[in-house]
Amino acid sequence: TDSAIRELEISRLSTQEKDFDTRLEALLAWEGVSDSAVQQRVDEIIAAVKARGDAALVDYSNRFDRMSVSSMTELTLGPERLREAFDNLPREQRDALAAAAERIRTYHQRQKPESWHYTEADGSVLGQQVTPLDRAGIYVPGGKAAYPSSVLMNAIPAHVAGVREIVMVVPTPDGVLNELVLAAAHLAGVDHVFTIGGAQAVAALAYGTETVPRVDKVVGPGNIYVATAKRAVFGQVGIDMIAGPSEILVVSDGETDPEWLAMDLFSQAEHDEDAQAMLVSWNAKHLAAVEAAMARLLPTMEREAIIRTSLRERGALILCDDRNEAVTLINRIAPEHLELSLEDPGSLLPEIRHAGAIFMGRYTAEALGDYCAGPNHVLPTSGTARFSSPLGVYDFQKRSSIIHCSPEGASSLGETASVLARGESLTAHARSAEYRLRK
Ligand code: HSO
Ligand code: ZN
Repeated sequence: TDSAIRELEISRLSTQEKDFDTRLEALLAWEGVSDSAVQQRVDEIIAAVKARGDAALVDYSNRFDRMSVSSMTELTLGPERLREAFDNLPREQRDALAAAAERIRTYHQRQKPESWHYTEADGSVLGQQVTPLDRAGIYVPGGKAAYPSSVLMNAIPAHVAGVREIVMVVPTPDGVLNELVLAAAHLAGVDHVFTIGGAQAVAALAYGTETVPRVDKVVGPGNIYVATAKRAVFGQVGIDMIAGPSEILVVSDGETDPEWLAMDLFSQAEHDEDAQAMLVSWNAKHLAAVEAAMARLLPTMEREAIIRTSLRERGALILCDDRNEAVTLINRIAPEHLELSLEDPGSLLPEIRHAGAIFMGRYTAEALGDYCAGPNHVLPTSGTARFSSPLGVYDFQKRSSIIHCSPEGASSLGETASVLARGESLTAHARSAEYRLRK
């Protein structure tokens, strides 16, 4: 009804308006983490964990997570405990989790890059050897942000990559464990779980303590303290991206059921107040129909308040001229999730240059990708799809260059190297190459 429609607060934009660019930029703007007070607290916590190891972790857990433990043993869960969590799940959840894990594994197995080499005419061999990291650390947030699906998405690529040891940290405020998270860890091949969180957990992973093994890379989402700590330990260890709020951009040709699209937009908006849900169409009547569906469905949503705030602050319904203009908008926004709710999404695909994940056609709800389609749901946010990619097997591997010279190869390369070395006045380089010239 009309009165319900008026209640929906969301930005309504048209590419025809004079101030379209300014309004769009304002909606897209997102400030990353940088808060000097937080920074200082995090630096102190990292210093304490470096200096006092386990004792600092025990203190912080008692203080911040209201635990009452006296040693890291009480904050450690072994593989048996993870298996038990899995075995004790209700049948339906166990099967769904296992089905999702299986599909995610199958997809990521395709990503495994091969080592390669080639042999030159003189017998020299050049190549690249791919090796997994020794240890990866996965941060899993506690409380309302703990997603078992994210445990699968972070740990399975590491496991497929061949990482030898996967360490997971998850805070348990008031000592409450999330059994689904533990069950997911079991399925994904996590080796150790420590029930610690915050900047102290990131520091423990980066520097190691008596109990927590030092890892080579820390991945996974977290609050501002976790993000700031990841920034701070970068260099000591590798990190994944620092994720911003979740986003979806839906492009519709006007033929998809408005209720389906309304719910697709809600599915991102319900993540948090800062999440961004946008719809683009060149069909004005359809935009109005989706808007009406949103207004009608909103009161039925369990997370109505979060969705309303997200739509009011960062949501948008955008009217554009045609398909071409939609493509321009997509590439400019570089969305984390792009839903192409079109009759023939394939025809648009070659023109899309920036998007974290592309959901093709009316049936491909983003939610399916969040849980079980197979591709990763850890994706570049806030326009970073311009230069980065979904989390994958390659994030848990590195490459070594291989050079194996034959005597002939060393001789011909030696001539070139010697000239360049003398040009740089590096005589030891030159002579090292010249020793190997064929007499
Ligand atoms: N859409 C989220 C992932 C997620 N959704 C987890 C549900 N659970 C970020 O891509
Ligand atoms: Zn989601």
